[in-house]
Amino acid sequence: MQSQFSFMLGPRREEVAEGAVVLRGLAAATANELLACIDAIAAAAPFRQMVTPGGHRMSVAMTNCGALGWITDERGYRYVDRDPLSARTWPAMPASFAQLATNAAAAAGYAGFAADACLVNRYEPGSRMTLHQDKNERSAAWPIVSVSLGLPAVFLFGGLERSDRVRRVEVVHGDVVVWGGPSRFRFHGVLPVKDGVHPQAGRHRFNLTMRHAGG
Ligand code: MD3
Ligand code: FE
Repeated sequence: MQSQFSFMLGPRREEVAEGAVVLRGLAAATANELLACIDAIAAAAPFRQMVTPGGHRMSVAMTNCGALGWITDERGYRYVDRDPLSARTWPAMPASFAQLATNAAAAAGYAGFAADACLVNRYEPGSRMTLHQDKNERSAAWPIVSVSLGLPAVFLFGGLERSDRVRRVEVVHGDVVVWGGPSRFRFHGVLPVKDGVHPQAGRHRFNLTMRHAGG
């Protein structure tokens, strides 16, 4: 039986599909540093609930760091180099984020990954993300590195068509997932976050998605 004290184990590698690798606990040792960076990013570029082109307000609050940031509004989904709330560039990507992204990608078989964008998602109990594909990045050659912090969640992990059957992958504080190669355009989402209190993150789940979005 698996110990409940998963943070005491070293990182474990689980290949959930070709090109999709779960690195259990890879971010556990640096999680407090990552959370402090999220606070600093949010002080400069506040979390906000964006509106989809279809007019729906997202239940997840978002901000960004790095050279490019992902936004959605009535005009569509895209990457921009400035925060539309302030007209200033996004906060710089912290070295701890960039290093974790490069290390995780290398561990999953993608050497030389350099993230230029990090979307920071903040969930509260009940927040969810419906099934979608990430297709706004300029090149599909690079993977996406996802880091989970705070309350646990269940990823929905589908196929290349929306109607394909979905698998569920539970992710907890410190887990990192790398999605690339033949899994890069899989449909995915997040089930509504269950209520709870995390010792470091309170009633929140945070997800960092590190991406290579530009040229
Ligand atoms: C599967 N975020 O911001 S990353 C997103 O937990 C997003 O906030 C989720 O999806 C979150 O776009 C989960 C999980 C993920 C990311 C990229 C993928 C799963 C993926 C690309 C291909 C397949
Ligand atoms: Fe996504």
